Amino acid sequence: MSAREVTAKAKHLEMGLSDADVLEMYRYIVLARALDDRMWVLQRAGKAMFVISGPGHEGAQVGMMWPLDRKHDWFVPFYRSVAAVLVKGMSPAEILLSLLAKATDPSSGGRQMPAHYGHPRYKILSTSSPVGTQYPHAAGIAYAAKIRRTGEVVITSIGDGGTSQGDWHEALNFAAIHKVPCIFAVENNRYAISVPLNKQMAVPSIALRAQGYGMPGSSVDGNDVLECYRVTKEAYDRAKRGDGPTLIEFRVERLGSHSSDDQQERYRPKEEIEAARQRDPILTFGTYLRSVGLLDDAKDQQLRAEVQREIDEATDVAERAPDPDPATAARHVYYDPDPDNPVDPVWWRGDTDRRR
Ligand SMILES: Cc1ncc(C[n+]2csc(CCOP(=O)(O)OP(=O)(O)O)c2C)c(N)n1
Repeated sequence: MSAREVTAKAKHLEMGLSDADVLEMYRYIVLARALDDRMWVLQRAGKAMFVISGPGHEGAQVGMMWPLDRKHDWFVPFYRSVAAVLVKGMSPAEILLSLLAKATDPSSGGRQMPAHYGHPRYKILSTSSPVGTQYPHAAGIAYAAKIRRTGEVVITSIGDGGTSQGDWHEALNFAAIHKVPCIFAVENNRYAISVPLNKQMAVPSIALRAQGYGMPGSSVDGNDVLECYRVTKEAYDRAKRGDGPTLIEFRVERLGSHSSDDQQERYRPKEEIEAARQRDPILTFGTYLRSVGLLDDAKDQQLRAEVQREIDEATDVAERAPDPDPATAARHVYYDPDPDNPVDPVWWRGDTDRRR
C-alpha cells in the first residue's frame, strides 16, 4: 500500500518526495545511529581512542542533505556529521576506517583524529579541528563556484557554540555580500560541551542573526525530518537561482555526552536528558511513516536487521584493514607530489616535471 492510498495529504507527497524517498531517509537515520552505537562499542573496547558523533542530529542531517545533488554539490562537515556524510556517499566502512586510524582511511590515511571527515570523490571537504573554520571554507568554495559558474551549491554545518567564533561571522558577512550559493546550517543542541546556549549568545534564536548580515534565516525543528528537508530545499533553490546564501538553524537534541571524554550527567539535569530521548528523530520520523502506512513493526525489524548486518560487515572490513606505515607519518603534512593521486594539484596541471 502506498502513502497516497492511506491519506490524500501525506506531507512528503505534497513536498514532492516519493514513498521510496522517505523510506530511504529513514534508513539513513537508522544506519547512522547503528554506526554511532558501534563506534562507541569500539571505543569502550579500547579499539578506538576517541568518539564524537551525532546521536539525535541524524534527522536534521538527512533532511538537510536530501535536496543536494550528491555528485555535483559540496559538503563541508563537522565532527557530528555522521548521517550527513553517509547521505553524501561515504560508506560505514569508510567511517570506521577513520575511527580506527587505518592506512586506507579515505579522510586522512589515519592521520587525523576520528570524526574529521573528508572525501575528494564525494566532494566532502576535509574537516579542520578548530571549530568554525568550516564556515569560511564553505564560503570560499561557494565564491569559487560562483566565479567559475559551475552551478555547484555548498552546504556546511556547525554547532551552536561554534557560532561564537569570529570565523562564523566573517563567513556569513562575506557570503551575503557576494551572494554566494551556500547554505549555512547550525545544528543547535543547546550545549557546547558543558556550556549552555545562554552563555554563548544573548539572542533567543540563531536564525535571527541572519538579518544582521543581509540573508534569510530560518529556525526549524530538527526532529521534524520533512520540515528540515522543506526549509533546506527552499534555500537550495534560492542558491541555484543565484539569490545567495541562507542561514538555517536546526533545533536538535544531543542524545549522548559531547564525546567519549565527558559525562553529560554531570552538567545536565536527568529530566532534560530523558525529555530529549522522547524527541529522538528515529521515533518521530518512524511515527510519521507509520501514520501514512509506510512502516510497521515487521518492516522496521527487517530494516534494522539489514542495517545491523551492514554495520557488522563494515566493522570486519575496518578491523582487518592495515595500519599506516609509521615511516609515512609525515606524509600529507608537507606538499608531496603524487603522480598517482588524481587530486594532486601538479597532476591536475599536467606540470609533471616539477615532480621529485
Ligand atoms: C576554536 C576551537 N575552540 C575550542 C575547541 C574545542 N571544542 C571542540 S568541540 C567544542 C564544542 C562546540 O560546541 P558546539 O559548536 O555547540 O557543537 P556541538 O559539539 O554541541 O555539536 C569545543 C569547545 C575547538 N575544537 N576549536
